[in-house]
Amino acid sequence: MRLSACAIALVLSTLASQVCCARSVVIRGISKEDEALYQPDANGNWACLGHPEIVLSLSKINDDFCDCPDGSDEPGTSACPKGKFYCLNKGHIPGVLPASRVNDGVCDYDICCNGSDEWAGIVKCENKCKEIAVEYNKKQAELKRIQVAGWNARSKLVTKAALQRASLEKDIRQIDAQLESANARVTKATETLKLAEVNASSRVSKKGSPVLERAKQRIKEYQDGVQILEKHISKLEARLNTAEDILTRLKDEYNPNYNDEGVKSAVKAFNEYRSNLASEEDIEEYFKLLDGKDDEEFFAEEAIDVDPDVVEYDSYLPLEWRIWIHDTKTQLREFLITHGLLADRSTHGETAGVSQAKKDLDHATKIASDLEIRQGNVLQQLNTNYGPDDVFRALSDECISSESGEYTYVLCFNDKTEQKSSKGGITSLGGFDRLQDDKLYFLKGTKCWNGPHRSTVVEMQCGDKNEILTVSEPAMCEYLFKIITPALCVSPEDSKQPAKDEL
Ligand code: MAN
Repeated sequence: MRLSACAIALVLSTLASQVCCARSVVIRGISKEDEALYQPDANGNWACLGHPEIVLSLSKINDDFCDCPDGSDEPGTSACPKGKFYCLNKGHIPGVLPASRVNDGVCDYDICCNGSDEWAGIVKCENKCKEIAVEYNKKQAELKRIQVAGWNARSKLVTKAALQRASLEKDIRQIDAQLESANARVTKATETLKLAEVNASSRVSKKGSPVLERAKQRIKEYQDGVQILEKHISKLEARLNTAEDILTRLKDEYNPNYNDEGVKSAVKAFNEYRSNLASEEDIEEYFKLLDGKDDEEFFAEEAIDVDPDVVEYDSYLPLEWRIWIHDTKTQLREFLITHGLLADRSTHGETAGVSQAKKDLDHATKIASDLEIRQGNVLQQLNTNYGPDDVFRALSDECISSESGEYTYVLCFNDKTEQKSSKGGITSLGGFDRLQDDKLYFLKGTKCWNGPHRSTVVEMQCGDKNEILTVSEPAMCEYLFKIITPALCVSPEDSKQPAKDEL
């Protein structure tokens, strides 16, 4: 350890001061307030500040040899690694320098504007506190101006953000109400469609199938023909009866004693005719059969075999049952269609009522789903973290840019970051992801060649306007924007006051 002439001088001066004025020790490198900590005890000893068990003679202070592990015995030299040198900096703000920089041949004006850190004379450090303080105070005044302007600008942003939030909340109330009635319309349209489908299937039942209708018509024609034949037969029967009466009289009243061959053969033929009458009874039986048959009854019975759909059993059931039956039939039909067991004829032969009900339902469903999408977007907007007082919400439509070499970098708050090449083309550096710890994060930009998707971190500090200060690319395709924005300003009352001009 070197012991400079000046250090020796310091020790001597310390000792001298002990001799002459035991109660007012002046020790290099400590503040006036800390002087009390360096008072000797009754025996002229002193204990390390952080280690009271280590008791030293006062002469060991600033003797350029480190005795205290916390460096408290060497505040004015560079002997202790942990030592701290206090600069009074009269006229400016006091500073505390790491002891290692004491007497290192460098004027540490950033901390010791009075040059007191270089007391050994290795280098001459003039006291520059006056001019440094002027400069510092100028900067502080500018900072203060920025703080005030930034805070005022921020207040405007907060007002704007509150209006935006209120407008979104109004939107969500309206959408909620609209969605409620839209959903009610969907429910109603669904019921209307079901009813229309149920009615349509009932109508099919009443009408029957086209084939059956044609069969009915044809049978009716046959029945009409049979009726005409029946009338004709009746007339012929009447004439036959008359002829039979005549012949019966002839048979009963002719005189067999007259040898009239014509009459004899007529009576013989009539007797033969009478003996053949049994076959006519069959025909009568047939007509009897037809007469007793009811057509509607006949077709109803037939219909059961033709198609269960045409049976009108459901028209006797309560509406809910009819709907249930319809739904069950629909589900079964869908199942059969899905499994290829039934041809899909759902769109064929649809009634106008069903088509209209379907259109109405589609329309109502579209309105409801559009509203749901809008509701989702507005809710997402409302629930996004835009920082204290919602302040960043007000910057949503704000973009700022900065040129750097070949590129112009663009930041659109809450939206995206971009890299525009002067040769043309825009590369996305990310979409807005979040605000976290006073930083904005933009992710999933254009994929980097053979690398990750581009992303951006935006570091912010208070400013009186929105401005990009620097853009860098610390790692390939990972961008760092440093910006100022009023959004990050705090109330001037809450922030530290600049140093007072003590000159
Ligand atoms: C472009 C720019 C650069 C990026 C490279 C990666 O040149 O987007 O910022 O580093 O692509 O290939």
